[in-house]
Amino acid sequence: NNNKSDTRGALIVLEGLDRSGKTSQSGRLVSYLNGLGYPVESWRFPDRDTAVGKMISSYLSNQSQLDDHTIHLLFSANRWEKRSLMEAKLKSGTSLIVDRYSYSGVAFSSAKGLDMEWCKAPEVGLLAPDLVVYLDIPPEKAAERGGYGGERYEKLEFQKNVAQYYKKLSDASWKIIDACQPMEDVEKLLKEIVLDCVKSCANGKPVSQLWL
Ligand code: 2DT
Repeated sequence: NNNKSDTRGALIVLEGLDRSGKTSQSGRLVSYLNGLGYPVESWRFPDRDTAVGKMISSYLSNQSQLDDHTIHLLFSANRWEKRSLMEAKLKSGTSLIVDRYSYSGVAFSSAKGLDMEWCKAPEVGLLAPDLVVYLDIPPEKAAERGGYGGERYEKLEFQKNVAQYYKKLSDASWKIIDACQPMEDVEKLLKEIVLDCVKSCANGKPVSQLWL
């Protein structure tokens, strides 16, 4: 179906532990797709620019303390406040490369001991990604990469726990890329997978909702 009115952007999510390369790779993907003439934007969660995002940012940098459930719901609210803009972008034909999404939300909070189903509940009804790519790196390897910053979750023991919850969340639709490979190799694989996805969405694949 090549009807122009069916053309929409793709919602592509990059997930992975801290230092797995998500941020560098999302920048490269955006330049690549732009170069091919596809409208595309780079997004990330948490979006620290909103009012909710500022509370999250203060929590992550240890400037404030919040109950685990409270911060979980703030992360979710931060996605809800961007939902309508996200939908509008996709409908207008702009693809979004999103650095972290609901999977980070569930994996990080579950790793603290919250019930996984409870963690998923507030995500229900958010837009479902057309593609989830997981940049797979052993926590020990990630920790060796130039060290973590000083934020709350950037500790090896905690990251090991998070990795286990990512595994529980993943399903057959996820594309898993070995993120220990040289950056250029990861980039090449990502470009292929992402371009396929952008093309298939432009052909009129409907947008669906979480939780799948
Ligand atoms: P970065 O900004 O460096 O990616 O770190 N997180 C993120 C959660 O706990 N829940 C969420 O819903 C999201 C999106 C992962 C942000 C930190 O916040 C964690 C690392």
